[in-house]
Amino acid sequence: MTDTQQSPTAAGSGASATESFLTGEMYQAARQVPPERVDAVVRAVLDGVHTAIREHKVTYPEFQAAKAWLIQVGEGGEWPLFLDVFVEHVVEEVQAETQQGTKGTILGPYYLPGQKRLTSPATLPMRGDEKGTPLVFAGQVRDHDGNPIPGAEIDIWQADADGYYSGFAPHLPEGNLRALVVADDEGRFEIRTVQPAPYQIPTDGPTGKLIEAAGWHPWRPAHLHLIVSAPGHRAITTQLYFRGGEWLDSDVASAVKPELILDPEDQGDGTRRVRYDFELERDEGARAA
Ligand code: MBD
Ligand code: FE
Repeated sequence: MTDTQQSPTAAGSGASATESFLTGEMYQAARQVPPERVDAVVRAVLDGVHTAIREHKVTYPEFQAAKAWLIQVGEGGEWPLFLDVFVEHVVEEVQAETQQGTKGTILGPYYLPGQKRLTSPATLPMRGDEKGTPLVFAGQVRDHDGNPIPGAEIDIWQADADGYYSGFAPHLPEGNLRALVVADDEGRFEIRTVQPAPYQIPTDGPTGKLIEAAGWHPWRPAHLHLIVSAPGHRAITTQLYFRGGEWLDSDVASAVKPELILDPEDQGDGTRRVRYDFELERDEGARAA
């Protein structure tokens, strides 16, 4: 965290994340959930809550504390943050049961569609004095048979070297370290950026307060977010991490997979370079999005 810039508040980034979720296509495109699914799933969730209360002999003061906390999560706009940190990984795990190719992982609360479209080789939009170790991230998008996929798109977003995301931290320029990079005719891409820092859940909001009250830690390991897509193929939402980075073994969002850890090499000039290839599955109408 820098001391010369204003730090984003939990309420500020929470409000932005809530607004972005409610207006985003992921939610708008969600179909009506049939009553039998609502019945089965909500009943199971409530059963789980009832069981926890019985097993732990939850008291009235504890129940009222939980109620106050739930109200605060909504007021602070932290439902996207809380749910993506503590719940989304299991939804992704279930989806992954029917997904081949490159491993996916959670989307998280900080995706913003409609970023600047750049052609590979590309440099992510960044400030003139953007801090952090320069990183070149290159690779190829191929199908299951190893055929290059021309014109694949890499939607990429990341935190900066202080762990903040543009669009959610008011001191950062809009679109900073975000872009949609179009790969070449052979599905190859090369993206210049800087290494992100680990992400810390804001300690001044309800999610941070819960983490503190439970004695957990609020950290995610440093990561790049990606949605890799191509016509006729199933898009993959994933994240890439860095070998040797802190919090890889204890990600608060439980979203690290061993296949998703990069090992960039020093180029001798202060730049690090890494290659990572993506394998997309043919779209068999498996996903409506
Ligand atoms: C993040 O940067 C993130 O990727 C997730 C999943 C949750 C909180 C912050
Ligand atoms: Fe993230």
